[in-house]
Formats: sequence, C-alpha cells, structure tokens
Amino acid sequence: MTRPVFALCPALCLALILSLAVPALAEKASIPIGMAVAQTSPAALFGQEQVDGAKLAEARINAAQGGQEPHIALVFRDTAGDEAGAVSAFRCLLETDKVVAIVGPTLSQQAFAADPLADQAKTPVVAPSNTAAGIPEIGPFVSRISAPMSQVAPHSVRQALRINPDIARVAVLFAHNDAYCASETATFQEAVKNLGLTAVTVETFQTTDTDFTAQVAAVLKANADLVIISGLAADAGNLVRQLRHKGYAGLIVGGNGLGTTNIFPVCGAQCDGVLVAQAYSPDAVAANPVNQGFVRDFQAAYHKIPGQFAAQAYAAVQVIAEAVARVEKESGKTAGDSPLAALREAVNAALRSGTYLTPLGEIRILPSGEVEQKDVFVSKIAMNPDGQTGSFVLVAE
Ligand code: 1QQ
Repeated sequence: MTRPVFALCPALCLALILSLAVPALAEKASIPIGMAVAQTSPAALFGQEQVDGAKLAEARINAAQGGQEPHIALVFRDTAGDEAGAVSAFRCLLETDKVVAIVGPTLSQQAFAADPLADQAKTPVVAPSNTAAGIPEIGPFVSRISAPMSQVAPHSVRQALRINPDIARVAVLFAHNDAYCASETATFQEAVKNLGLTAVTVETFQTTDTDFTAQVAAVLKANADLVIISGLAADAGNLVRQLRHKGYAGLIVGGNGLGTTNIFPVCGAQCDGVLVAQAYSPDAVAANPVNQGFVRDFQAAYHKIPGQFAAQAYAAVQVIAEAVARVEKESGKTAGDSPLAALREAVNAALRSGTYLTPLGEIRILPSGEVEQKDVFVSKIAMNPDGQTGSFVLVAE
C-alpha cells in the first residue's frame, strides 16, 4: 500500500543521482511530500495515528488517479517529540529529499522551532495537529488544517454544563512546558469566566511528569465539580487515572491532548466519560461521503475506528494533493516538469485559496494560512469492559 520510505539520506541521494542520469524516470517521478511526525517518543501516541491516516490518504489518492499523473509519494521522517527532532526531520526533507511540501510536525511546540526552516526555504508546511495560537503567523508558507483550540475547546465546557447545570467550581490544570497546553488553557480559562464559572484552582505540571499527587490533592481540597486538563497524551492520561483513584467523581473535560484513541490504554477504565471537543468524529458520516469512505477504508486497513489525528493527517495530505492537481490544471504542465522552487511556491499559493471536502467536513484554508472549519464535535470517551479499548462517542455537534 505504501511507497518506499527512504530511511537514510544517502539512499535517497543515490536515487536522485539515478533519476538525474535517466531523464525518462524523472519525468514519471511521483510528487514527493514530506511527512514529519513523531514515530518515537511519547508524542508517537499521536504520531502513530498520523502515520496511519497519511498512508491511507496516499493509497486512496493514487488509486483514484489510476494511470493518470500526478501520483504522490510520502517521504517519512521521524521527528520524535522535541524541537531538535523536528528541526532535523525538516532539514532532511527540505535539503535531501527535496519534497514539494511538508505535513508536520506533530506538536505546536515543535512547529515554532521547525516551521521557520521551511518558511525560509519557501516550502509549504501544512500542520496536521498544531492547535496553538500563532501557528500560521510563523510565516507565509505555514498553513494548518487543524482548527485552533480557541475555536474548538469552549464547546466541551458548554457540553459539561449541559450535562450538569450545577457546575460552578472549576479546577484548571495544564502542562506549562508546552506551547499548545499554555495556549489551550488560556482559552479554557476564558471560557470558564465567560460562562460565569469560578476557577477555584489553577495547577501546573510538566509533560514528562508521572506523579500527580500534589495536583490531585489541590483539586480535591478546592472541592471542584469540573476538572479541565490541557496536557499531552501520556501525562494527561495518567492525571485522569490518578484523579479517579483518589476519588474525584465529577466531570472531566480533556483538551486536544486527550483526543487520541491511543489514550485508552493509558488511563484505562478511568478514561470513561471524559469529554473532548474535537475537529473530527467518525460518527459524522451521514452528511459527509468523504468521511464515510475514509472510515470504511480505514477500518478495512487497520481494523479499528479512525481517530481525530488520523483524519487530520489524511486531510493534510489530501489538501496538498489537491493543490498540486490544481497547479497542474491551471498551468497545463505536469507538476514534475516544473523547477522545484517554482512548484513549491505555486503549491503554496494554491493551498491557501482552496476549499476542501475532507473527513473533517468542509474546510477552507484562508490566504493567511489559517483554517476555517465548519464543524466541531464534542465526544465522550466510552471505554469497553476490557478497560483497554474504547471509542469517542459523539454527544454534540
Ligand atoms: C498541539 C496539539 C497537540 C495535542 C497535538 C498532538 O494540539 O501541539 O498543537
């Protein structure tokens, strides 16, 4: 299903030399798109979903093209979970792999470090999961398909109030060493205020923490009846588990970091009931044939229901492929025939003026690089009796 992944730069250099030596091969070459996500480190809880979604996009897009050009070829580079990993993955994709565009990185924290490299190289980046404020503002070659949490997160707090109108006292917790968490908690704290609720305590932790005794004690002491968590998957999952073990029984709202299906084995049965506002729902298929086909083929390929990060990675690859196709159509030239620099610029311009029907519903990328998404979904985690598997069940749109 997938194309060869060039794990080592030297192997690709050889391939490039060969393609230069044989022009006929170069003409037929696929359009290389970089996929810079976390395949190792705790951020791989998101990244594994992203790899699955991107590979499915590549297979479906190329199958739909049949014998027609252009075909796309994803080039995977592991960013791991930190800034240095993202920077080196981007550097390889830009300078060695000579990709037309990059999907990545996984975390906003990484994007602020790595995206400027692509921007300087005038190569479009499409963020598949960066939801912090300020991502498109990094530069004119940075766009995203991941709706910012400022547009998504407040929906989950409103849903919590619909479930329990008596909520008044809110505990807000966030990882203070991560850009997305810091950005999202600001949105949550504003929503708490706007809804007339009181933040009775605001607690911080680190994304690397595993022991949340102090934060859990503070929540219980404050007598909170709603807990809101902005963390990355592993830390946030452990925090949920420890809150429940120590007896917190109220509603929990999770931020985007609790929006991966890979969270289920982390917090186990204690994940049950956590509310998460998301940019995607596998249940929203009736009005969206693209999502219907995506869910069907995802299940056939991976034997599980797709989560938000898979759907967003799919959408990121899709918008680039559609932009490339539009550039070809409008120029009347095969994309592979254009000089790389011109193609990168043309694809960036096309990306930022398009409307796309994706598994996420209809999205538009504005000339600023910001995404506009029609639909937001609030889901509730429903764990299965095995305490390891579960699903995000749509509760509100
Ligand atoms: C960001 C996020 C993370 C939860 C993505 C995996 O939203 O870093 O912006």
